[in-house]
Amino acid sequence: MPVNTRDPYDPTNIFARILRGEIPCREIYQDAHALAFHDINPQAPVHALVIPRGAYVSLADFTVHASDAEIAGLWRAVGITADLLALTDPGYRILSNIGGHGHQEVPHLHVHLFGGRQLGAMLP
Ligand code: IU
Repeated sequence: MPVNTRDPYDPTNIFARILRGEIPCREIYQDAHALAFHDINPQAPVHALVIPRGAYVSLADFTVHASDAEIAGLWRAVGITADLLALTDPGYRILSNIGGHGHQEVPHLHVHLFGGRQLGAMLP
């Protein structure tokens, strides 16, 4: 499978609309590279999403096609968001669903942060 073919990006997806300010979100943090907000349907006491500003469908797309600055910016924003939510100590979980088998529902890359309680074992 080629890894250098861009996934088609749908600019009408919900997170693209949030990035454009067309739909509100419960913002936690933003900078030049990323936006962090609370998930609308939390699966843990704290459930945040961090998304890049760039038009990337998934982490698979992002890691191949994003610039080093975009990649660094996204992961820095994940760390900052975790700190802002007081997750870093005692700890939390990150997860990013990719494609159909990964059960990705929104086709704009997003990193989930789960925390606020003792999480269980990581099982599929
Ligand atoms: P997934 O990894 O694509 O399956 O996760 C999508 C997440 O986006 C999921 O946790 C939804 O609750 C969340 N979400 C949201 O926060 N705001 C929205 O308007 C929509 C989905 I649609």
